[in-house]
Amino acid sequence: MTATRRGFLAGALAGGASVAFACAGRSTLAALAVRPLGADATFLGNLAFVGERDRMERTYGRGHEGRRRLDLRTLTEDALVVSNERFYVRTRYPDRIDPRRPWRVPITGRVDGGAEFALDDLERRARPLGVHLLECSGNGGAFGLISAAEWSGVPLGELLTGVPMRGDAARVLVRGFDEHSSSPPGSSQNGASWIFTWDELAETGAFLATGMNGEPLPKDHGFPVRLVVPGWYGCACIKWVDGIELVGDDAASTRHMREFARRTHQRGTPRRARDYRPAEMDLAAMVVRVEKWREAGKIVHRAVGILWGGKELTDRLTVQLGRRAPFVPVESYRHETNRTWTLWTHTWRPARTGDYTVRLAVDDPAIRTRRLDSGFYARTVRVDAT
Ligand SMILES: Nc1nc2c(c(=O)[nH]1)N[C@H]1C(S)=C(S)[C@@H](COP(=O)(O)O)O[C@H]1N2
Ligand SMILES: [Mo]
Repeated sequence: MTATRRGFLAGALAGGASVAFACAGRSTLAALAVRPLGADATFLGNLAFVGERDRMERTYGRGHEGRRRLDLRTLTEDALVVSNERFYVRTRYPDRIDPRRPWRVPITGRVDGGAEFALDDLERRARPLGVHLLECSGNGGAFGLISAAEWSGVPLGELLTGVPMRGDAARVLVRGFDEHSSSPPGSSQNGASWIFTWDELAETGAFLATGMNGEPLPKDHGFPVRLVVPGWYGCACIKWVDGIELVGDDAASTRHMREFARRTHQRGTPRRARDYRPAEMDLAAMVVRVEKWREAGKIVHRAVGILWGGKELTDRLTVQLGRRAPFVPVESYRHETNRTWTLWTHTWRPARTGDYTVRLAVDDPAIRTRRLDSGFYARTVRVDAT
């Protein structure tokens, strides 16, 4: 039997099972999520990814170049919240922050009189706001610039009610400290900032976070206060927030928005903030490891992956195991949230050793999947035994 036919049969069986369980309701589906292998199966190791050479699980580099990548192979269904120590880092704590100066978040622009968020007031009002996933729009290589944590803070829309704003305050610019001695002089005078409409703040539930996984924000993640925009790429999640500016409808896009225009799927590099589309993560999925097992004297592979982003839930995730194979329904997963990632698994019996590129797709034309369509999250594994 060819890899293709086996894959198709496995998929067809899983598809049939999920239809039956869908009728029986959600509680029954719980038993299906991430199907374990038989008790007699022996784990032989994970397959190697081909052409990926990222440094993982180590913080390195300075300033804007500072990075830490999560080793996605370590994800398990009962550990989908990433500790503060391991959460990915893109840009490290700016060494030009003066820790002796009290942190201030003035509200400027189209407001009457002076307004300001006091940090202690923010901390008093902060409450748990759930688990949210962040992904860098420049996530590539071994894709380790993605993590999920439990955040606490206060919704920005809520904080801004009561601020005496003027009638022409059409948009909200959130600015973060961004001066590093390692950056070229003059490269970051305006800080990292993103401009939002009032609707975008309300619809996403964007919040100023002061806590992460039950602790104060770590320095590298924006201490003492950062923005989290659920469902948007990390570049909009400004760290070290040190100013809010209410701007007019014709406000220019910021340097930071222009830098990330392509990676957030804009048309060109718009000069005006109002010509930016929301920097949303579409529904996306990728393989994070392929396990090799021996079961009843035979080699069995099990692909494990994540599904995240988007605004819709799906039961139509499909996987392609090798460029010539058809996309078949992913065997086992339970998609219940877009706020954080969901693990999926799929058993696989490749007929031959060799390199296989794993791609995913959502078999539903109503769901936008720009990065899946472009092959952004395709990864190649080396099968060394069958
Ligand atoms: N002030 C400031 N905020 C910033 C950045 C930055 O360079 N400066 N980088 C952004 C980008 S591109 C990402 S992906 C996220 C990363 O957040 P993390 O390091 O906490 O994972 O922070 C965002 N906030
Ligand atoms: Mo990013």
